[in-house]
Amino acid sequence: MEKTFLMVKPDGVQRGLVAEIMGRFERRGFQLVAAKLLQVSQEQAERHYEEHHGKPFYDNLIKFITSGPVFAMVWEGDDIITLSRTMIGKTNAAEAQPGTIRGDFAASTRLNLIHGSDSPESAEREIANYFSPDELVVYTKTIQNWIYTG
Ligand code: IDP
Repeated sequence: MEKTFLMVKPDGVQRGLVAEIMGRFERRGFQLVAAKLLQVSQEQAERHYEEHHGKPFYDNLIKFITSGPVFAMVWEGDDIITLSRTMIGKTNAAEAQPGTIRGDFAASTRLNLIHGSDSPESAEREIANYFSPDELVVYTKTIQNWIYTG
């Protein structure tokens, strides 16, 4: 099973959209592995958005992601990275389709409610940036047989 790191950003927490967003992944059939509300530190933010360092939107992005609590999660499922990115929607607000999280709730390219890993390598790095290994819970849900096989 593939793992991904998903994070409701400060705008999503302030707007009361944590349960709505979590619910979408839960209803899709993915399995929750870890979750917590936390304040992103300056160091965590810089590690998280390392690839964007030097871009015109970088400083505002760091300010935004450290501006209030976020809800950090680890989820797992078959091909979850691709599937969850589709559920999240495009980065550019004008391109985010209705039916996606951003297309249904976000009207800004920066304040776009949710982060989702874009590759297995990013997922591993991002999970380690917010969770210690003992926070990831291993368990079996028998309903998985009704989601992936049959
Ligand atoms: P993603 O979150 O859809 O993977 P990335 O390109 O990795 O998008 O960008 C990281 C975050 O930086 C975005 O989610 C958004 O909050 C912010 N961002 C990206 N591009 C812009 C921009 O052109 N203006 C303002 N903020 C941006």
